[in-house]
Amino acid sequence: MSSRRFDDSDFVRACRRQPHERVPVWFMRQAGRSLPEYRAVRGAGSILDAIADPDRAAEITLQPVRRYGVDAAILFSDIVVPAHAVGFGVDVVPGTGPVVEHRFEARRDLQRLRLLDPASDTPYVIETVRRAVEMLDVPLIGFAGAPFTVASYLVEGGPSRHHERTKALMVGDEALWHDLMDRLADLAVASLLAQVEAGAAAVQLFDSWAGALSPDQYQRSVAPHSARVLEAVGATGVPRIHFGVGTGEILDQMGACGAEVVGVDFRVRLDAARRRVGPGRALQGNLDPALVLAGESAARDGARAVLAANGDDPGFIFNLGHGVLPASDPDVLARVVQVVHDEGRVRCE
Ligand code: 1CP
Repeated sequence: MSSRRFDDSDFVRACRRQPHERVPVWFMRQAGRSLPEYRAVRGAGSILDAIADPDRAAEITLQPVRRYGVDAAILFSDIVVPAHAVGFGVDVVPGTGPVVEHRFEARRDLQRLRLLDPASDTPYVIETVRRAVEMLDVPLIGFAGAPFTVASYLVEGGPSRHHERTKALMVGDEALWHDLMDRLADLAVASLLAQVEAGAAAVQLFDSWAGALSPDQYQRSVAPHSARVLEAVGATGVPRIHFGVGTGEILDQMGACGAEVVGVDFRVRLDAARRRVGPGRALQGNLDPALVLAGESAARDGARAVLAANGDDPGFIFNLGHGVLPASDPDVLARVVQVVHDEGRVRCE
């Protein structure tokens, strides 16, 4: 299935800042615990089991498109799947997130991060993409974790608030840090290229925790590796989205990493974000996911404020500023989609 089949969709055209009909909208974590139909098919145990089952994973990928009428689907998978598949020893624990058996501590641990061969290591991801794309009438977004955010799980051993071990390695042993980032960049590239080959029409690089870094740390220790991933995928021609949380002070640097689209969280207004990212890039964001919990009227007002901050710039994809919270009411999210489609404006150039 060609990854170019959706080149005329509102979503892909907005990524490329081309004129289109309606403001496209999708939600990070749109598949997941907020949907009863997800809870019905997800099954018990590790999410990695559901991800390794293309029947279930393709069904979960489609669920939010059916329910919300969003303009894009996102592959049901997780950012630690490639590291898990090459045998690093990482699981995803319900209610917690990624947890590793033995933390990445020393040079010898690089051996646990061999190159990924998607066809033999993650055939189920390729199969899920193929099946989902066949059934979808909107573009499928493939994704990978950016090297820094994946490193933070491997080095900390699990979710972390301050990323202190990760920063200690980054600063204390620069040579090892860059070798680790190189390996993780290789995993991301291999995984993303396989997803595009199987039919993904766009990709998102999740650097969720990049906002924990100072601009200098980001520039020296992280940006070159994310830029390498984005550049390698650029050769496919599909649009690339680059997202992180709390990244207001590094939006210009993220823009310079090369993606067509920069994801913005709710801490920065879109008009300010646009100035920081600079010309030539589209933006994605940025309704505070907590407003969805505040009910329909608060969520609608919030969505209208986001639309107003964008004006009618064609380089815009509506999303939340981070993922859908598990307690969200699906009906409220459906109303947000409606407001965006009915009231969003796109300038014809
Ligand atoms: O069923 C479950 O166990 C629910 C929780 C869950 C889900 C639905 C996890 C555990 N992963 C996923 C799927 C997932 N993960 C998707 C596809 C679904 C969709 O978006 O619709 C995606 C894109 C991810 C990406 C992901 N995993 C990120 C980046 C996005 C983000 O939210 O910042 C991160 C940081 C992870 C790690 C992870 N996996 C799961 C959890 C709870 C976490 C976060 C842990 C933490 O807070 O550090």
